[in-house]
Amino acid sequence: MRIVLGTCHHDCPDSCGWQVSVDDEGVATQMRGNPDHPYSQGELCPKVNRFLGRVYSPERVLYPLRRVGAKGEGRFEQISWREALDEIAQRFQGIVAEHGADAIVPYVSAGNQSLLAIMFGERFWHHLGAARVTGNLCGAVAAAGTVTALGSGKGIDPSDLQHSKFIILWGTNTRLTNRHLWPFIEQARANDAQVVVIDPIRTITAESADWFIQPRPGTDVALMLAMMHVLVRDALIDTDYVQQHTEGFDDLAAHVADWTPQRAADICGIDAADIETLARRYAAEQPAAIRTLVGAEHHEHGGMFFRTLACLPALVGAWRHLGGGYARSVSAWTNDVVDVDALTRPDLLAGRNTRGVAMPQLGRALLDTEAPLKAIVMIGVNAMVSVPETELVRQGLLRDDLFTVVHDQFITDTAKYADIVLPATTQIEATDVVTSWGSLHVGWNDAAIAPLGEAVSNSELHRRLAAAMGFTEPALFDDDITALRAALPTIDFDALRDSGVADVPYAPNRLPYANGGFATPSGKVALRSDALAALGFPALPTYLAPHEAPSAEFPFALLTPKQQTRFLNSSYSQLPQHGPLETPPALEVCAADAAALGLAEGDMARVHNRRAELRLPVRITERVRPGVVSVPWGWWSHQYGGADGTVVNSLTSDAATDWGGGVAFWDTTVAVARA
Ligand SMILES: Nc1nc2c(c(=O)[nH]1)N[C@H]1C(S)=C(S)[C@@H](COP(=O)(O)OP(=O)(O)OC[C@H]3O[C@@H](n4cnc5c(=O)[nH]c(N)nc54)[C@H](O)[C@@H]3O)O[C@H]1N2
Ligand SMILES: Nc1nc2c(c(=O)[nH]1)N[C@H]1C(S)=C(S)[C@@H](COP(=O)(O)OP(=O)(O)OC[C@H]3O[C@@H](n4cnc5c(=O)[nH]c(N)nc54)[C@H](O)[C@@H]3O)O[C@H]1N2
Ligand code: SF4
Ligand SMILES: [Mo]
Repeated sequence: MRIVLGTCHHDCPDSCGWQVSVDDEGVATQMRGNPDHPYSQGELCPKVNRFLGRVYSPERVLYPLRRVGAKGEGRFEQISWREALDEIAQRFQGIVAEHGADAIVPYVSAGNQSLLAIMFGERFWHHLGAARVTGNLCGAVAAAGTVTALGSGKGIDPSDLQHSKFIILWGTNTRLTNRHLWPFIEQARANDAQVVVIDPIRTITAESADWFIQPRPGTDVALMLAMMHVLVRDALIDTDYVQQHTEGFDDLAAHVADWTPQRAADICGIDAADIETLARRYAAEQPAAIRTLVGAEHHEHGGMFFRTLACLPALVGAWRHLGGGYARSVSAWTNDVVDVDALTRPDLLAGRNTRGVAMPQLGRALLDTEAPLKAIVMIGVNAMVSVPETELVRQGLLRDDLFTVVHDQFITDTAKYADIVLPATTQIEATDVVTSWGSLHVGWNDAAIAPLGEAVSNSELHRRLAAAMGFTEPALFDDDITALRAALPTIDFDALRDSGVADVPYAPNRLPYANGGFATPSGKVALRSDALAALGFPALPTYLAPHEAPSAEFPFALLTPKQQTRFLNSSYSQLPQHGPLETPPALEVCAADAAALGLAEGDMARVHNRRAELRLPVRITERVRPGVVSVPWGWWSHQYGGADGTVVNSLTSDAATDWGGGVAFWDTTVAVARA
């Protein structure tokens, strides 16, 4: 019996440390949280507590497969790696000769967010000269908005919320999506801190808050501007801090003069008195922290949300105090210890300027007839569940002349459309390093067991592709340890391997901006951003309504968030210890709207817009307000009971965000009727 240390690979901020017990036959018999991990402290979660059920699932893909049925049917025959690689190389070489290498696109998401899993493969794609994906389904907008105000993504260490007195969880569902932060928040509450949740849905986090504010979706910027109005009007500004460490304050003050609480209240659908109270308490109850993560970026004006939010702490001088400021992803700190170029080797592009494919608009890219993509390789992504306007994605994947390769652990809704499916290892079958976006740590992950069947890790996949293509560039064949050492030049690699975790350096005294020093060109918070104005955006924080807003034809705003404690994105609904133990998907609607629609609990509703329709049972709930309906995301097509390939994202908008290259999933409108 051996105990092997590892780190969770999921696209989750917590990056928990784990211990795998392996018996003498090399079988993993138990997996539990590593009690010595400084952040997760021995706890995993309801998803990963059952991870061995995933590893040893009879549904695992363990051998290369070739499609025998029609695309989407999901019928495959087993083939050898040799046959699979020969076929891929032959198809790629034909495409390169006829259409150029950038008719091939690698479509890689964070199904495994470990360093090698997500980045080593770029060496191969760079060398090939393939198309490159731009933008992202997740995080890019929140990062870009934050950078506009602060000059970098660096905020405070979220674990310092333990020292806060006033905590605003703004558009983040901490107890579900970031559960290991919750104990730090509870610690603050034990010292009389108050927790406010601002969310259009009464989430499980909202249920646990001291105060819950429920604006209409996409209206938060109006609320922020009205808070600024109250701060200026009532002289609650930290004038010293503002004078020294911000630029554009006078312009901002003039700009918010007509943003009265009543004006914002009408837009947000909340009480003006609540806005007054929120602003006053935010100024008075220091240290005050704003915690946000990703969710609120999924709006057309998502960049503006994060840019405006990141301006607030400077106005009240919250950055001065331990436990005060703005806490989002810690990736910008972690990036200081990762040499991304050493890992991805952009020099292998040799100066070529390859075609970009916008990640969120995959369907449109696949259906583009001007310069058609001829092959797509999907790695760590279940696009048929996760990408908006899914029917367009499906139409694209049905194209006869598109060669599709999927590398995954299961026959997902996406893999059903593949010409070749290749078997992927799980995290306990491969060695890697995981950087965290939720805590200031880097986690080691040792392969605990040998790969099952003929599964290979993402890095091994790309070494095999390189060999099959006849490439000889040595960097394409680096072994995992060599590549990891190069990627982490300042980390004591052997200590990391021994202890399973390394610290990421943080700010002196744990106060990143007590004395200013922002990463903008002026070193100050850009309350007014001339750089943004030069790109055609408003120089000052500005409330804008989305193009797709509730109308007479489609009167409801549809939210489709993560909701199940046993799911991580699209990854678990099909497994017996996960999907069947959750409440099946339903349409959540408030009692007043249900009555007006003549719908009772359990009735079947038809939810539709110009993109698609779903039929779902009605659940009457106080979680949503009038005019807003919600359907949980993460289930697969057959679980929504829709037509083949229809999921909740078949309804969602693929409109681009203002900046950051994200997508407005949550500016979707629908009509609801009795089915
Ligand atoms: N409506 C709606 N849509 C959304 C969202 C939402 O909230 N609502 N959230 C968005 C967000 S934030 C995100 S991040 C995306 C996530 O969407 P996806 O990236 O599709 O989600 P995951 O389920 O994390 O991972 C995808 C796949 O990676 C596979 N995988 C795991 N480990 C490995 C590995 O080591 N190698 C390989 N090759 N595959 C592996 C899993 O089996 C899984 O099928 O969805 C987005 N879509
Ligand atoms: N259990 C579990 N944990 C997860 C995941 C999972 O699938 N399951 N996924 C992981 C991933 S990939 C990510 S990106 C993170 C995301 O972590 P979070 O950002 O915390 O989560 P989301 O649910 O995407 O969005 C948070 C909240 O934003 C709200 N929201 C939507 N529109 C608005 C708005 O206009 N204003 C405001 N104020 N709020 C709004 C939604 O109602 C939702 O409750 O979670 C990670 N952790
Ligand atoms: S999914 Fe998140 S909470 Fe669960 S074990 Fe992995 S990192 Fe921890
Ligand atoms: Mo995400």
